[in-house]
Amino acid sequence: MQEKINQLVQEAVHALKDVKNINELMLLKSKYLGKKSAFNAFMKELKNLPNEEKPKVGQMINHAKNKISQKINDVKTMIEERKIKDQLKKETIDVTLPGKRIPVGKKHILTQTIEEIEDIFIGLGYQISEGPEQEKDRFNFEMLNLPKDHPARDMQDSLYIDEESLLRTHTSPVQVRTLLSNTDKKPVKIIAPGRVYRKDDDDQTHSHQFHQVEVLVVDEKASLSDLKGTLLVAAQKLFGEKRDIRLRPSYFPFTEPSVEVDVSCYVCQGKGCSMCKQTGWIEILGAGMVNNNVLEASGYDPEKFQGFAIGFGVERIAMLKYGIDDIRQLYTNDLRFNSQF
Ligand code: 2NL
Repeated sequence: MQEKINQLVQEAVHALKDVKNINELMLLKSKYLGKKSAFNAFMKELKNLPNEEKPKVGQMINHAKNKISQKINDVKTMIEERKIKDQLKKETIDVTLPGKRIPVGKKHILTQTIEEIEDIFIGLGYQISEGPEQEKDRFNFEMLNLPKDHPARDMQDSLYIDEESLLRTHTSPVQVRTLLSNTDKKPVKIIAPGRVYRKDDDDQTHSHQFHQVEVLVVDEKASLSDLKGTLLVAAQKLFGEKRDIRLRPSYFPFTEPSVEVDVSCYVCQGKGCSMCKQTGWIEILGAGMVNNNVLEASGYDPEKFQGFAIGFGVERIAMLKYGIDDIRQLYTNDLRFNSQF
């Protein structure tokens, strides 16, 4: 019996050497120490032994079982340690590897330009107003001193939705709505940025949809010299501190008098070059004193109030500032173009 037990212990120790994982280990544990194991069979045979041998053989069996149990625990610890080591090795971070570049998005150049213009006017104490892109003929034209037979109201020039509604052709209706909703007839100092639509064929310099920022001040004493000062500050912030401006007479139905505004050429400092067609000046926007008919239509007494308005084309400003030669590049969303700004 003693020989059998020793043999079994040796067999178990040998088998344990080849164990690769916890599963195999548990199978061996059950084989040598479980209910159906050879040791259990020995225990059952104890009762058939002579009394004086029982304690000795019992002790031997227990000793052998403890030895195997101890070995199993050792192997278990080893397997677990190996597993953790392997895992640590697998999960090691090589800090010397080059990082993965995560592409970072940015605002479109038109958005950047709109926000730059907004910031300039916020700095001058203006508030930002917004309104719908689908407008009533009344707000888009009638209230702005554009009578029924005005050519701009022709289907050829505007995108009508039905008899009364169209896609706004400028952001002026936002200003009209602000003046109308201001029931106390308090002074107004706002800018209206947004998308506008014209029935144009798209080419290098035209687009059927583009962006405008309009500026409106209505107050008791807002004057043409206030307009000139505002224009000079805006032009210098946009095109550089050294710029000068020039006003030329012009015509808009909603302003009287009306002016076209030029900025001194930022390429040749006004000396004359291909950028400014040898004139030293570049046309940037239109402006004027709010027409009395517009003030009256929105409930402001022209005897008491006056004001000025400015209209920018955002695309034109961005194209001038960044040397973009085709307006369509602003809409095609080619990353090679967009990511330059
Ligand atoms: C241009 C010229 C302009 C206005 C827009 C305006 C708005 C109201 C009253 C009076 Cl509510 N005027 N807007 C005035 C003058 C010029 O835009 O060339 N824009 C691209």
